[in-house]
Amino acid sequence: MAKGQLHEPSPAVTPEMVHAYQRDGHVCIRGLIDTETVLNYRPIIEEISESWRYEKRPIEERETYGKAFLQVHNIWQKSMLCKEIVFAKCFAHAASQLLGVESVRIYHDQTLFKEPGGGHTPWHQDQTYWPLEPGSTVTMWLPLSEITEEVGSMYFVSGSHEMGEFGAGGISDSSHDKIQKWIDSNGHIPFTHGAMALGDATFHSGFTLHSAKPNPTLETRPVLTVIYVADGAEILDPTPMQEFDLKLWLGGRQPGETVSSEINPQLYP
Ligand SMILES: O=C(O)CCC(=O)C(=O)O
Repeated sequence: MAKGQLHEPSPAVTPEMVHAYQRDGHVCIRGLIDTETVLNYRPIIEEISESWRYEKRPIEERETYGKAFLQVHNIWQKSMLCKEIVFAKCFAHAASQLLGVESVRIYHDQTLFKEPGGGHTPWHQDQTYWPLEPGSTVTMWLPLSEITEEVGSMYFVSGSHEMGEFGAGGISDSSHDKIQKWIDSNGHIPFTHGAMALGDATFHSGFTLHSAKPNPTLETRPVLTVIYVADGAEILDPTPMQEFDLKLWLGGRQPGETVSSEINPQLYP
């Protein structure tokens, strides 16, 4: 795909995928963009992630969440090239189709780099942190290198997006244990889309239960995520855990208002 096509809807998004996402709360869109495009942007994303990294402790000294990945937020505000890929219409179009809405905004982006020897990503729900209407968010998870079977992509509990808040708390050993016990006692079998090629992306809904395995390899697993919110979604009264996000990612908008600040621009159409 030439660079210009990053800003056009991708033919890879089909009605079957939209149906699968709405039924399961997750989907993998293979070939959303081409390999070359990912490779073009990878160096700048890696550079920004490294230069803005705030976690300096050696991995052995970190708690479970800190071992799961290095995280840098809103790279679109840190580099024009990063803004170009994060704001790509091809991704935002996919998000709008999956959410079943005409228009989406960005909530925020983040890079999630699971280091060599990085630990598992504990079971959690993203929307525990977000004071936003249920069903109004979708996260794109775009690997910046091939995901082999050995590293693996995320695990999801299909259908869990319909449950709303699980009540497991923030991402931690405790959320992992509570959700894992619930999965075992209810006979759920977590689903993974497995290995992923460059240009493939998964999308999951705000309340979908998800986790990821450790990285046993000598290579970092670099991922870019972009969180989209339906245009017109209302900001809810925050729980204590959501106060931080209300202050940071909504540009001063308040509960009862819609997501509409200048740091949440409309990305599609
Ligand atoms: O990349 C990971 O290991 C976890 C990603 C995740 O939890 C998310 O994108 O919501």
